[in-house]
Amino acid sequence: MATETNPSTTLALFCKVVDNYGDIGICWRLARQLRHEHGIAVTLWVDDLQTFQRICPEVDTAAAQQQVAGVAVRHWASQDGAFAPADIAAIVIEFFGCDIPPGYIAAMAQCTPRPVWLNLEGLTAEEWVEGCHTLPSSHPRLPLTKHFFFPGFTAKTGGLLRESALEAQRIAFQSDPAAMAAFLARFGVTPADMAALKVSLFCYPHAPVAELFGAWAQGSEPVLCLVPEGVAADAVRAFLGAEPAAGAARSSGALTVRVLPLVPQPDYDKLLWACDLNFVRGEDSVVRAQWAGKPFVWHIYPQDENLHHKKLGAFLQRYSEPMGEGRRALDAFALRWNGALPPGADSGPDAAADWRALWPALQAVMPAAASRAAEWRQQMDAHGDLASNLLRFAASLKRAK
Ligand code: TRH
Repeated sequence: MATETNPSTTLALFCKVVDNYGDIGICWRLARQLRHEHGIAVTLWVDDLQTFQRICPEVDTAAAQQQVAGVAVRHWASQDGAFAPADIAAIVIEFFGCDIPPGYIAAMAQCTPRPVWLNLEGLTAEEWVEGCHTLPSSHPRLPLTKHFFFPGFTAKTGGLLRESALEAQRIAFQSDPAAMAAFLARFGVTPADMAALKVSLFCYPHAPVAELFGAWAQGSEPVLCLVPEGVAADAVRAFLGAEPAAGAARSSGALTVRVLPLVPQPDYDKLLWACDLNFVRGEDSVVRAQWAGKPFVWHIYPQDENLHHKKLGAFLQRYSEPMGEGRRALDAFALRWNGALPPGADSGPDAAADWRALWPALQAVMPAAASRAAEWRQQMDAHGDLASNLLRFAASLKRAK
């Protein structure tokens, strides 16, 4: 693994935090990996240091410039500012079409050779991505070409973010029950709790959490639900009968809910590895759940006109189709979790009753879901990792200049 910075390779990554943690979560993960595994001098430009600090406590929210884990972090406070060619990185990445400062783009056009300019796009399993991955787009006025780079689930996309040591770390952690128990004990999990089905819960506020809590509480198997502070706050508050602050817990029937603090990214992986079933959301935690190789349920980021239902359908088509009969229960659960109906199904008049049926159906296919999760992880692994794929593509563009 490279640890020294190679000053001849510089990279600037621009991240606008639109909402939530996913944008900075993905960019921070990518920045660290480029620095630590590829020795690249990375500058991460980010507009929202507060959100960044929630998942990376070392971040100083008052600093215009700082070094964090070997990455130069710059507060991207405005679109103004003049830049010289010497300020421009050899590889410039804008995350998700964020508009990088016009002064920076103007200086890019003055560089010789001109930098490689990539737009790192959002994650979707839809087929059109393969046709758009690596497409060029010429700047309307300046002699610059930007290329689109799409993460994805097939060999014809950029793949998924995965650190090279991740798999070894996961195996070491999961083969050490004492380490797992000690990790969970930090959040108040007791030895008695450990016998329950351990579930992590990360979702958007509109997920039907209250209904699922009801099904879990009345279910046949003890469930321990670990939920980060601020997630599903209304349903968690109602279940606890108290403010859902980190450390709060309550049991009712077969269900125990424990509220966790929001943990740094490496600990979030450990949480996924330690649980038997993970509810994840957005674009980054869903990928981490896939590397965890455990059954998971995805709460997809909502979009206008229910576009996200199409994206979820495209993912389920790839993911659960090989599960045969087990697919029905997994898909029905995932679709209903996202407010969509499985094909041919009617919404029952009583949502709570629906969840009391959906949950045992999912429970019954958990062994099949677990083996599918392990198989999928290997399938995704075969596509390489996004950071290496991106650098390979950048090198090919450099050679072509
Ligand atoms: O926060 P998100 O909802 O982010 C979303 C998506 O990325 C979506 O596609 C994007 O368009 C939207 O924001 C604006 O969910 P996501 O992507 O899972 O990101 C959460 C990040 O927070 C991820 O990097 C994991 C991290 N995390 C921690 O580090 N600690 C924690 O305790 C938790 C719960 C999450």
